[in-house]
Amino acid sequence: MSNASFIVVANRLPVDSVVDDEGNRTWRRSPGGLVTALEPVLQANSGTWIGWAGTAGEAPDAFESDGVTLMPVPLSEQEVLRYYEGFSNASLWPLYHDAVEPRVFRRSWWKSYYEVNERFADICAREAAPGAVVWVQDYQLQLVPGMLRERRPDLRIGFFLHIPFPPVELFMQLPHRMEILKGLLVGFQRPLAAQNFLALTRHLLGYRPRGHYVNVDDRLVRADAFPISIDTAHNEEVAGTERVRQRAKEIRAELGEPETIILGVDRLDYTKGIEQRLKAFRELLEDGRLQVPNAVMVQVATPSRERVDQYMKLRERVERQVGRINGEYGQVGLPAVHYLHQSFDRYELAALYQAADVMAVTPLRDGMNLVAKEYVASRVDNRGALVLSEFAGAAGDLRQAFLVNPHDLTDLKDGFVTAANAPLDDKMKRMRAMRRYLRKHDVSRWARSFLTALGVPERSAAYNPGSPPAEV
Ligand code: GDG
Repeated sequence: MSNASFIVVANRLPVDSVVDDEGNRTWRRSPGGLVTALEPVLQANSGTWIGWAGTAGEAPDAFESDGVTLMPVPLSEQEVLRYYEGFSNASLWPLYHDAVEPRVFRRSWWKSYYEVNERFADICAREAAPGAVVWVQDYQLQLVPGMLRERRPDLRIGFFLHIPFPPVELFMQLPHRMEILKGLLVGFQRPLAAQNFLALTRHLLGYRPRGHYVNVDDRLVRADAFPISIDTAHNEEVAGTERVRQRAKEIRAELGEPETIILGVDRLDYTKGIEQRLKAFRELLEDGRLQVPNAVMVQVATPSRERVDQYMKLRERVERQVGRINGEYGQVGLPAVHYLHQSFDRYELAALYQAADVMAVTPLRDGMNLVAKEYVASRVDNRGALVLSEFAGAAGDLRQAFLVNPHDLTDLKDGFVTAANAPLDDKMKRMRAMRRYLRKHDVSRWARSFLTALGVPERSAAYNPGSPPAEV
């Protein structure tokens, strides 16, 4: 047994392994709120992060990075296919997102999911100090909390699900549903997810939840909402730099100084509603309610899960649709849709946010959606308008956005037009209110509230294990 008193367990490490042509490995810190939120806590406790390094094959040895121990977990090529691309991303992901795409089940995927979860649990059980706090992240590792409790009942275990938790009827489709439910004891993005979970513990396991709590054997388990957020101050800082301001102007000029730039920034994922958004834009051009070159759309679709069948098909459909819109409504040198299947750095993203008059965040279903929050935080000028899906967790926080139902094309189209034509003072009022909210509700507040609920007392900037009132 080792002496790690604070451990984060996540599918991925907070760094990406980069191997050059000569086979030398270097590490690149991956951007993202989770790393920003957890890094100070991990540093203060000399914490450990257990996760996959992103490439198949043997795992490199554990190493230190900025006072945090990073412990890579190996995954074979077959496990990447079955545990990660299969059960995680072709079974669980669609099912948990309201089955907006059909879910696929294969028995060999489940076996691999189980084995990989066991590996994570074994490593964690070996590394954890007596009474350590372990925070497990997301849908890829739902069996880890239960497996860990069997191996190490002394640990204080928290679990956070970053994506939605489905209603009872959908969860019931899942093979091995009992095993998954029993392992999970939990924090969610939204209250409805926590309610779905508690309803299932009653329905499938015969428990009697009361409020946010449920008694399991002799343990009191809490299931509650902890909406995740962003590093607001950092986003504001980047947005306020001269570099970003200049680049935003340049982008507007490169697009031909249109009146209305509609922007989408998403992983290329079917839950994000990109096809519906493009369809709405095409119909608005067809109806003459928007016209090129006064209105253009920029869609950043970051490459994602490129080997999963549904994602390959989605890419084909989206690219065909973009081609069609540009063919019908573009002009020489003036496409209607600027489609970018690429990743950009933080500065370029911030500049795009600042250049956009209308930000389209219209997922069919989304746990939270950090892009919506980043857009708001980046609008240090209080301009711009956010069109936000009611089906994104973020809609519960960003209440002054122009809310739309992306399943209803008419509503989606009206939302874009209303946001584009809203008076400046109305837009500024909304933006100010949302920015105020995000300054207060940032990612460190999210981490703090989860860890406090887990019974980790806050001492100055650091958290140290105390005695637990409940599991989360
Ligand atoms: C899951 C849940 C939940 C995107 N393109 C680029 C880039 N990004 C960054 C964004 C944002 C992040 O990726 C995407 O986060 P989202 O929250 O929007 O979506 P998911 O990836 O689906 O995340 C979601 C989240 O977990 C956290 O709990 O909110 O609901 O599905 O930060 O800015 N970053 C860079 N270049 C890009 O091209 N650097």
